[in-house]
Amino acid sequence: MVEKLSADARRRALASLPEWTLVDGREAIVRRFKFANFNAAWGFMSRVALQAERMDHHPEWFNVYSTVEVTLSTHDCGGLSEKDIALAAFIDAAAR
Ligand code: H2B
Repeated sequence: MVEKLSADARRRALASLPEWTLVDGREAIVRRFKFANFNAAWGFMSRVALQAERMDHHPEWFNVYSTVEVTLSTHDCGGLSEKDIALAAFIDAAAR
């Protein structure tokens, strides 16, 4: 079972992910990505999808042409866990 991060661990983790913001009214983080075109956005989504399967941890996301909005939260614990932090770090690298 995945555990929720403590308030302190969450604060420290989010400090390492400056591009992500907390979602209003929900324990989740969100980041919006803008790519050159749909091909680049879909390539990014493919890399993230493969990693999500490896981690058994999946994003909530919304794609319109070259933008992708990614929301991360751990449904199994109803909040943010280490898995969200690890996937967010992977996603940041996959977008570069
Ligand atoms: N992804 C996310 N974001 N949160 C979860 O709690 C979660 C998941 N749980 N992917 C996994 C799958 C779980 O439902 C399966 C059965 O392992």
